[in-house]
Amino acid sequence: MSAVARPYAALVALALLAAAAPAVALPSAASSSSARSSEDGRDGRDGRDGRAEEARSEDPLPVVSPTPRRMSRAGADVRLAADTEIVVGRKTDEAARRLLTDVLHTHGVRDPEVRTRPSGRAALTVLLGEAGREDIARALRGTEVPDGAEAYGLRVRRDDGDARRGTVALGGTDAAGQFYAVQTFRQLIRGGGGGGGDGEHGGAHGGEQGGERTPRLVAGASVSDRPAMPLRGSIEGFYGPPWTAAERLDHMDFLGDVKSNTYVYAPKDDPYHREKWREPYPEDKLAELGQLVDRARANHVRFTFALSPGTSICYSDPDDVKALVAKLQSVYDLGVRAFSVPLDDISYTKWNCEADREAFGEPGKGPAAEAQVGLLNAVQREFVATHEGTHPLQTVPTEYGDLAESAYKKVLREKLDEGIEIMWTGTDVVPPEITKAQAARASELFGRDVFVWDNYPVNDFANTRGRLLLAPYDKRERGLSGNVSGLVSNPMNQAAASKLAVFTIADFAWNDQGYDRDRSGEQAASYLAGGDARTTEALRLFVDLNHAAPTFGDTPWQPQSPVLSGQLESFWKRYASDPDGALRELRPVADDLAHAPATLREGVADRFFLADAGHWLDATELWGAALRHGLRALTALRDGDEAGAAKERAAMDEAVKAASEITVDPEEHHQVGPVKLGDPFLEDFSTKVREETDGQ
Ligand code: LTM
Repeated sequence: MSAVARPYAALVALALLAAAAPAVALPSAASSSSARSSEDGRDGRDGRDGRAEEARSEDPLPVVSPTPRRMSRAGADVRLAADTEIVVGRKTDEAARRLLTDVLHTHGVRDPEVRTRPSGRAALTVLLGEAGREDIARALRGTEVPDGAEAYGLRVRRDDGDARRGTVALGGTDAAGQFYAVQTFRQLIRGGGGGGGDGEHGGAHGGEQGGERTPRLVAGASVSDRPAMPLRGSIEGFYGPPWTAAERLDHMDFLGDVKSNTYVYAPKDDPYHREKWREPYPEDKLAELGQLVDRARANHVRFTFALSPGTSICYSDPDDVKALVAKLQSVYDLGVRAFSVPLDDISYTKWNCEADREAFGEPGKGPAAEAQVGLLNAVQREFVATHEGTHPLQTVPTEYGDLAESAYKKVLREKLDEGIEIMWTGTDVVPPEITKAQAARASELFGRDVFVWDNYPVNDFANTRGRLLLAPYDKRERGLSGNVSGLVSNPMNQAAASKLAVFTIADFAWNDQGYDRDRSGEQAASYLAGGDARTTEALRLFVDLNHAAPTFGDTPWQPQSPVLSGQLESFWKRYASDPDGALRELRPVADDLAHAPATLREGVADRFFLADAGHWLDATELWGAALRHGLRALTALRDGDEAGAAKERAAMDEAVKAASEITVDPEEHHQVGPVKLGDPFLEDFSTKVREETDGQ
């Protein structure tokens, strides 16, 4: 896959969601003459009646994710014409330009001309570059470009009210801002569905539907946007099988799509990251890392290389410091410009060498912190500060998941170079919530705004055995961005299955004030479903079955199967007084469950996702069958058909047994065990059916 070859069927998804505009709708030039001119529907460029295809100025805009700060309708939609041209300048970002070309190409603009001045002939002109460029500033006309890094302004308008001609201004405050402007632009394109479908085969005029063309349109939006958190993304920081090279490349594209700018490479079970940290990467692994760094750059993702020496380092040994710096240098040479030295999950009640006892005293919190600060400050001083273009060093302290003052934190607070970023997981390793007050306290304790390492949706700890964690992000307080320097998700062993949750985390990190978990979950499903409503619905059901999110405590911080559990509860309540009605109501639920896996296998283009979810899809199918047989058994009982009831009950038992025998793949999952989903509700249902049939 090329650097910008994305699952475009999925990208089109968000543009097709016709939910209410999520962002704050500002008063705008929505009622301009250009907007009104579209309403009579006579301005279609092919001369046909375009009534159905022209959006009115009050029509809802497509949902854009992450939720922009401000988005409003600026006028009527414009045609995405085959003769679209791109106008660039000296400071146009190359990655943004490539992405734009790719997006246009996907929508049938085969070879958009790239020029430094508009030709005056093109039907659609897309201006891409820095927000201050004269033509862009002019075309943004009243659309504010927020101050700060990674911000952008976007405006779509018809030229002189003519439906056949339009201008799109995409202006960023920096290169990343330009890239994000294009990411928003791609979500504003809609139409082109039908026979020819979206994607590469439809052409700029889209598909044919019963002979009707459905031209692609760019929604007439004005967007002013910037991220809430400076650092956003993921940390591959779990135990268990690391992601494959192909999964990581795919993940970089995904991070770009969701406007995340950070990926920290820290897989605990890459031996060269932790156990064999002193040893250089073999050539082939280095080459893989090099490819990943390039792909990250193409997506404006800061590839951050982490090296975890804590299990064996001798802090006072200059050779160990040299070995660490040499390893960092080896990836700097690949183009890496961000580094982390995590010191989590190590002991401070023992030293790794006698020399450290002599240098720092008996092991303990204070001495451990002194030793670590010495190492980190040396890396900062001798490596980061001396290497051109390098971002601030990051670390994960040994005390990363609490809010207790300690001798350890005091030393870090007072002596750690103030430029070094400190990660923090919350009030526990997997906390039930993260509030502003907690983050503010953590920032006080560490003497700087903390960088949140959120252990969600990671599934490497015992409570997650057999689980995929698919629920949308929740219980992180709006306004958290005011107290932290960033937020990264520690995802699951399954990279692509993690997209559902990470999508929502990216949404929160970009705009925590505007975050809505249900809307975000819906958009995540739609993204993966390529905008297909049926597939999105099947995904929603699958997410519900895999909704449980355990903590390190006893209570899950996300409840299991909130929808299904409610449906089953009402079923049994109603069954007591109105069994026929109850059975009628639950049958379609069972049918949907049984059919969902096939719908997903057919509708989800992301092959990585289907591979990740394979065992859980098999289990879903079997549980769906069990539910159907159970309902049939109850129906037979109602009909006085005891033999039929016994037969259906046996079929249910068989399906339940088969579902319970599916285990996770040890090659893919750290916590090996039977696949779990919809628990305990599905199991409880079958138990009750047994009781009913036994009672006869
Ligand atoms: O959370 C941190 C900082 N470290 C480890 C992670 O590597 C691991 O994935 C999570 C979840 O088990 N717990 C940790 O302690």
